[in-house]
Amino acid sequence: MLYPKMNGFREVIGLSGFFDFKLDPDNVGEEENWQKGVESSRSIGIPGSWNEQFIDTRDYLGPTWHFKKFYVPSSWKEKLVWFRIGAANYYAKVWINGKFIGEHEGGYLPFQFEVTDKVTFGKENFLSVKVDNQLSPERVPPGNIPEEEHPRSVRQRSYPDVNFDFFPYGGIHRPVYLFCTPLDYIEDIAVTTSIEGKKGLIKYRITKKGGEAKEAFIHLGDENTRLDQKTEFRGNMAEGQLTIDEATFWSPDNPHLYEMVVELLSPEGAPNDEYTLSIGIRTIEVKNDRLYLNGEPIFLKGFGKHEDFPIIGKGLSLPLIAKDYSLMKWIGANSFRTSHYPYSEEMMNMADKEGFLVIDEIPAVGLFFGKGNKRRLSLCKQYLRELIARDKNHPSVIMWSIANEPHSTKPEAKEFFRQLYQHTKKLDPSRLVTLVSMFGLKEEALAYVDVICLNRYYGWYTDPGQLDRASHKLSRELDALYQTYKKPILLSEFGAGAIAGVHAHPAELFSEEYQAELIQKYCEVIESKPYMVGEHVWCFADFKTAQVAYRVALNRKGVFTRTRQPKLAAHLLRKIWIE
Ligand code: BDP
Repeated sequence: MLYPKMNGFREVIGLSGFFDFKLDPDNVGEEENWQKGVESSRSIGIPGSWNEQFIDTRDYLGPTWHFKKFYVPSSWKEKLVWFRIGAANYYAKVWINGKFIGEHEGGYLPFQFEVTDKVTFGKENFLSVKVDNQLSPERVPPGNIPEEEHPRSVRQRSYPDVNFDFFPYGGIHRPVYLFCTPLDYIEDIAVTTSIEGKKGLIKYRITKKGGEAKEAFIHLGDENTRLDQKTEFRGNMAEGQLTIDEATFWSPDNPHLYEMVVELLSPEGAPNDEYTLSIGIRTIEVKNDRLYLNGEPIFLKGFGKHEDFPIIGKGLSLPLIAKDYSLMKWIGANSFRTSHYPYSEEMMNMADKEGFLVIDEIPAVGLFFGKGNKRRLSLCKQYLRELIARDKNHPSVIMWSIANEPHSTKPEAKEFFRQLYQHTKKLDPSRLVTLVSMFGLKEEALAYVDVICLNRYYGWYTDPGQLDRASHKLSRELDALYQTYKKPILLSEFGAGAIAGVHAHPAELFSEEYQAELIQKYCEVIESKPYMVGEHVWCFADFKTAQVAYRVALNRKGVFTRTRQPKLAAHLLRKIWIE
């Protein structure tokens, strides 16, 4: 899926901004025809979560409506018109001028519809988007799970009753766009890259729709290189390869990007659509239980993160993205995981530019097994399909994560993940696949994955306050895990809660000292194991969760506060990672 871009053949109109907004707690909107608008709505800022913008909506998760008037330029009459939302959590239905145009399930991936027949050119149009974020055991990630389906102690139940550890923000969280393409247009471009000595090889597949185009022109370049190639379509697809003899490879140290311009040619040979993609040439593989980037061993240093900030909730904030990358660079990180859902396209583009290695995760968090497995499996497959369609061209993405900490106590979990693993490999054989486990040795599905991701909290949830014991247990478990599976291991979560400004000597829980000491001890253990391929601290920054007795207003495991100020652990990590 291509991100909307402006060029000589395509135009983009941003519809983000204030929308009219109304709650629909009795779910009567559709019946009462709110598709055409409704009285007494108020203004909401988009992108943004409704839970943060008003006092009465903090815990509201049911159906809501977002309305906006917009214009479609008359000059678009000879074009195809598209409507696109970057992400809306959790279920969205869209109408234009009262006519239904489509729906989408899943809160973290883009969806778009061709709406040429539904809009009026040169006149006012009316958009309504219903977004429903009700928690349900049927949805992924799940919530409001009945006791008999997934028993938990009363103390584990939060408000709202989520089966995951972050606040279930609802809303239109990413940009809303109207854009146009020519009638005969480039539908998709997919590239994969490989390396032979100094050569960089770029395989491409272009798909087109409409019209009679038989050929495309490809121009690839940077300041030193320029390659031009004509390619022919067979049906709607054109495939080929470009070779750069002396290529500059993409890596965190030198995130070099080439520009690839694809021009679609009319049967007469005139350009009639164009799309520009940034390409990084790199390889990623597992060899002898190690991780290799461009044929060189690589160790991942970084974080699990969240999209979370006061007032905007999970809404896209470009300054926040810029700030987070600058802090990650300052601290010496080279990677992160998009825990526990796909992050914005804007964040992913920046990872390519800034040179970060990304473990790209679907929103499969809090998975449990039993009733509803089939539906959950098909939703996870859909998420993987949509995520790979969206992110397949990012050099930064090295691994797909098919779930975080599934409650894999039932035997069917293994088959569930076997299917997800195979599904992912089929969609993208060029990248690695992981599962982020809390069960470790007991997680039978680890037999399938390329890299093992393990989350561990010795010294926090177990053996609190006892760091030597924690180190010892971690060391023993990592060795056992490696002996069993003989695969590279990434410690994908470890950390401790620290309330900024709380100090204790000797260190104790919730002090900045304790967090720093725990992280230091874990890093020492990890460093001593040659099969370990990385350390991702949990978490980059403090973040909001549902209300529950064991969270002190926020999850405090950030090495930065929620507003991005460093705790002691941040300075320590900088020493470990940079010096
Ligand atoms: C892990 C989860 C993560 C939590 C973290 C914690 O993967 O979402 O926030 O623990 O408890 O189990 O802080």
